[in-house]
Amino acid sequence: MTPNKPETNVDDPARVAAFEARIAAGETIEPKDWMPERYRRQLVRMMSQHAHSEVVGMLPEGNWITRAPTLRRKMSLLAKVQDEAGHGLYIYCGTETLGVDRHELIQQLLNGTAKYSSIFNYPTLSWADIGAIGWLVDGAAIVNQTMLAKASYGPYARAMVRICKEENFHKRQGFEIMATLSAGTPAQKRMAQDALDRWWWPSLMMFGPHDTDSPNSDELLRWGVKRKSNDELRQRFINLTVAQAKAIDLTIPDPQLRFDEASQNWLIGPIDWDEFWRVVRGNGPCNQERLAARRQAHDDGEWVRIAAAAYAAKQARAESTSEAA
Ligand code: FAQ
Repeated sequence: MTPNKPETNVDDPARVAAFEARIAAGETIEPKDWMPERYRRQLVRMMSQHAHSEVVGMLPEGNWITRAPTLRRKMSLLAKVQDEAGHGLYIYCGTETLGVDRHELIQQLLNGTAKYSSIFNYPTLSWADIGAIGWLVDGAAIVNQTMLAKASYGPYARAMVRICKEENFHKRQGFEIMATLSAGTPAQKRMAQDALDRWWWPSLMMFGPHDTDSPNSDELLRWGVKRKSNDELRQRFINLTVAQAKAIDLTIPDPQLRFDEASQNWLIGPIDWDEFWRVVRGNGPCNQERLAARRQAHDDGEWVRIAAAAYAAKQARAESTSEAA
């Protein structure tokens, strides 16, 4: 692999124009292709935040593996959490094609200077929360990532194709949990409604600030990394999810929710952006707990990294000995 080298990557206007013409023609940009330094940095920013989100996203659900109510639910949840780890790894690999070392990115996560999705800073208080995460959080991720599967950067787009397939299974298992609880005893139904009440608004925040307050969107849309804006994707998710909530007899916790005939959209009340920024800036209900758990997991895994490096060195020695023979 010959990743882009920032120091030689001078953004002269003719090259930028040729690059933008390729994007306009629908071409995919590959790791060895020339790209503006700003494009590279935007991708590293977005992809590393995405990879961190997948990895931190294992924590709220991982807490429930031992408490899943049946063996079938336990197996599904175990597989889902394992998938999220895999997604993080694909995307970290993708960032390495842009010339960054994943250890550097992981250090940024561990020292608290990197962002990851706000949604994973909320607590999972009941089993229904596992249903709500699969249905809403993976549901929102699918809406967002189906578009990213058409992103202009090849390695990221290709990772999204596989990830979306797995997220579909995640969403279904979550929706099934919610449907089962909603059709269960009154206490189970209350549990499902309570989970929807707590996860609805944070799920809408996953799509990021309104377009008017999104400093990165214009550039990302121009360069074909994003294909739809934050608000367009959020609206698509709302339209899909309102119908699904009705189908399982749950109520979206928004007294202002109404169907707009003219646009054929479900319109919502105001999102609490103060809450969003509080969580993004590290002051959500579980930010500290999540980072502490990640740091602990990283420390606990040190022996595995040492063993893997020793094994790789041993393999390399064996290969060089057999080549010499
Ligand atoms: N949380 O200018 P924009 C998943 C930040 S994966 C935290 O609009 P952009 C699977 C943003 O970084 C979930 N920060 O930014 C799963 C920027 O800060 P910066 C993750 C947020 O990049 C399920 C600032 O606000 N998915 O769920 C958030 O154009 C279950 C201004 O915002 C991805 O990462 C937020 N919600 O648009 C796993 C998808 N929103 O960097 C486990 C890829 C915004 O300038 C269990 N990412 N910010 O300091 C994207 O599509 C985009 O990056 C957006 C944000 C849409 C998230």
